[in-house]
Amino acid sequence: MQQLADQFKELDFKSETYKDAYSRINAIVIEGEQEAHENYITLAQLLPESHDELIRLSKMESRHKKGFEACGRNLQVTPDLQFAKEFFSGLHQNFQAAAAAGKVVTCLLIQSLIIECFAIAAYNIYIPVADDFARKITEGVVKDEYSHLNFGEVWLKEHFTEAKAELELANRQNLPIVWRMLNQVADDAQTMAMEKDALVEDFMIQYGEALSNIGFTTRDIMRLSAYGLIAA
Ligand code: PL3
Ligand code: FE2
Ligand code: FE2
Repeated sequence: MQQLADQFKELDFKSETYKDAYSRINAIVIEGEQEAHENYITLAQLLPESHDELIRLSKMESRHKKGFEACGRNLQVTPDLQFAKEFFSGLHQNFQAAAAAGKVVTCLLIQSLIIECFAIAAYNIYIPVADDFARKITEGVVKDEYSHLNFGEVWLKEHFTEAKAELELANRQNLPIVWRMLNQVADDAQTMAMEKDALVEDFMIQYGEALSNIGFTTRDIMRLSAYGLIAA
């Protein structure tokens, strides 16, 4: 804790070290918001009964993207968008394949559970160590992300019986990708005073709670979480 406090005091948002890390993390967040925007448009096509609501969510995602672009400009950082595209390619490909096959349950697991929980964990850990400008933006964004997570939870809870087997498979295919992504950002996150352990913990809490709200038992959740660690 003291170590964290010391590190926080020393954070220099204008240093080359901070800005270098920010060029990748900021790009990841911009790309993540862009992916989310596109994914909700695709989901709107797959779920005509929720079309208007999903289009509303997709518009919120483009606003988030604009907000984070402003955060980068504010620190005079150029986001490394090429890096970010590669960072998201695993989840991107799996979402595209699921959408093409009409697998709406898998699409919802990837976007509304995994990506939203990843975003919520990252933003929660970032807020206390962000610069003032980015903190205000991120505080507004994270509130929206909880409502996006809620959309997925409610839909999947209503269709739990039919969705259960597909959710288990999609979890097994996509959770290992999240761990790889986390490992890839760990060093840059550390430079920005965000601890990898804290990110993992917050992600698992959000994701576990979501699975519980949908209808999985504690025993199921343990098993689903462990799958993520092994099968790649
Ligand atoms: C969903 O609405 C948006 C998806 C964004 C995904 C963000 C993942 C971020 C992981 C990087 C960890 C450090 C975050 C720093 C926050 C600015
Ligand atoms: Fe978002
Ligand atoms: Fe979102």
